[in-house]
Amino acid sequence: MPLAQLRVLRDWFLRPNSFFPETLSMTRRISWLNSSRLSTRLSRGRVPLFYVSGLWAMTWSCSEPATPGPGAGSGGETSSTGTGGASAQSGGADSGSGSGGLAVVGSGGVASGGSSPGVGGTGVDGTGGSGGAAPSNCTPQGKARNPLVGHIFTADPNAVVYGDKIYVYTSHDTDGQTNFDLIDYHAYSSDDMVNWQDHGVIIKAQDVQWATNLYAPGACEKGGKYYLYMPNSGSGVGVAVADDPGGPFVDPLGVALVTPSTPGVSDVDWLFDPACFVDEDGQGYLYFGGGPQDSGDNARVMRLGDDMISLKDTSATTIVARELFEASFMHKRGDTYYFSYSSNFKDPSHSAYIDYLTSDNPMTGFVYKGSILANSNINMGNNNHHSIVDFMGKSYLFYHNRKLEQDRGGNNEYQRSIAVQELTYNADGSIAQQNMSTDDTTVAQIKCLDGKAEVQAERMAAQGGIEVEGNGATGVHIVDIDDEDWIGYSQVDFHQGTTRLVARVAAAAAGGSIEIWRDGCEGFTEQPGQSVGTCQVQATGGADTFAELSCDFEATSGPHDLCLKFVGDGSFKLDSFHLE
Ligand SMILES: [Ca+2]
Ligand SMILES: [Ca+2]
Repeated sequence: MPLAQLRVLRDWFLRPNSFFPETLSMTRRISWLNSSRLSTRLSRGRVPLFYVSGLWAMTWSCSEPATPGPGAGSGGETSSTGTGGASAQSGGADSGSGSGGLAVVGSGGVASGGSSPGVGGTGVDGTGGSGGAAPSNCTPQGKARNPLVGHIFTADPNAVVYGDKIYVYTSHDTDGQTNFDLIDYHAYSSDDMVNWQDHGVIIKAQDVQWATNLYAPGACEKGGKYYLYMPNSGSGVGVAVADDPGGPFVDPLGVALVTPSTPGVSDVDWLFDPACFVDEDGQGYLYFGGGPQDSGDNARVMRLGDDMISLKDTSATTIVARELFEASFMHKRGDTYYFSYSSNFKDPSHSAYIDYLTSDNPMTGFVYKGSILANSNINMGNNNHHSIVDFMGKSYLFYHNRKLEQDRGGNNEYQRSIAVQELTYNADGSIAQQNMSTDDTTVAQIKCLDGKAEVQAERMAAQGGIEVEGNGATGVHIVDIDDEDWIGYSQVDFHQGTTRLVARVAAAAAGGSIEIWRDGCEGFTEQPGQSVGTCQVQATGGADTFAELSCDFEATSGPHDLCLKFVGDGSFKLDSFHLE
């Protein structure tokens, strides 16, 4: 069955109000679809959907959201100037031999996972489909980088599992800021814990009427919609919604959901740091609040309305959490609710530790249990904010430190960077306290990055010198590419003897090249690997007109760290690539 049809079937099953009750979470829909219960039901005779569910993992992993191409307006406009279009045509025609085959791609973009439509013809035979690759038994050896994101400063990671990926929503510390001037949110996703897709800016404070500074966000899914709860500094909490977990998110209300006039919150010092939690019965909860030491009990919880953008409770319920400063978070394990938070700085030996309480009720009856994460010099002993999530049989703790700033030789406390470590439970359900890792790498890679499927160029393990632009609506691209910049991908599966890199680039003029470094490069791996091929960048018809560039490299099989290393003074953007 063609992948496109499988995706249509999958989307039909996952859409709200179709096959499932609206209250069933996406994760449960997927696990249910994969369950033997489904196979049993289907074997009685309706549709052979067990076939679909059996192929589930494959289609899902091959169906990263298609990156829309550049807007038709911008692409056409550039071409109509004449110079851009002309150079694209000559570039394509002249580059059939050697390393720089080029095919101009239409404004609709290339659907990920499918074979290239071969528009333009040169360099692409139209049969090198990436979606139909046979399953590989690739075993990765990689580890997540610390910090997890290195091209911008990120903080307050809220990790949540949607489908077969972890999404991490973060605050953003702008370069060089000397206060918490947080103006937008970013999101990252991964199915292997090491290569993280950058989804760009998912919402900006300037698009939220009631907010000027977006502090730590909280993310939840319900009924196939994705919600992001967001505070305006410490003065209120609102919500944004998206159809895709990678955004972009929009504010559906135009006002905050929780304000100082909300009953039960008037004595909360800081109305911020929302965490949301959707229980197994579909009921959503919103946790928030913080304040300095000796300022009373500041944590609150309220039940959310069924639409997730209203409040069901008429008054907030107080959670008594000793020395709570900020960073409420809720997760459930078995029948136990874990409310965790950052403590304040009253006890110098316990400053900004992540502590937790447990209860058999999500709103009341909490008992203090101890600490999950100590503070450390790698965080300059400063504030922290965390989240806890289970993924592929392991539990993970996300938090932030100041390692990126320190690695760069700085000591600005307003430049934070997110990190992840494995979290372990004791037999009695208590959490083993741990220290912040000072290592450059932390958790193990779960699976290889499939090089034959279209890989978004910004789905990376590390980088040197590049930046990322765009969002889920415009497409996300690598920009600010200079001589000697690089992007590192951990444990890419080259399958059996792949020999060609096909990359989507946009360049107003020819110039610069992309070197393919097998087994890593300086800055990415302890020992640099070797350059096995080079793509010369050709003009594509405009600085935002993406086209496929292909070039040959030394035949390679199995898992390898991969660097794309940029050489020369060319000016271009990179969207995605795959191996053939
Ligand atoms: Ca650069
Ligand atoms: Ca991209």
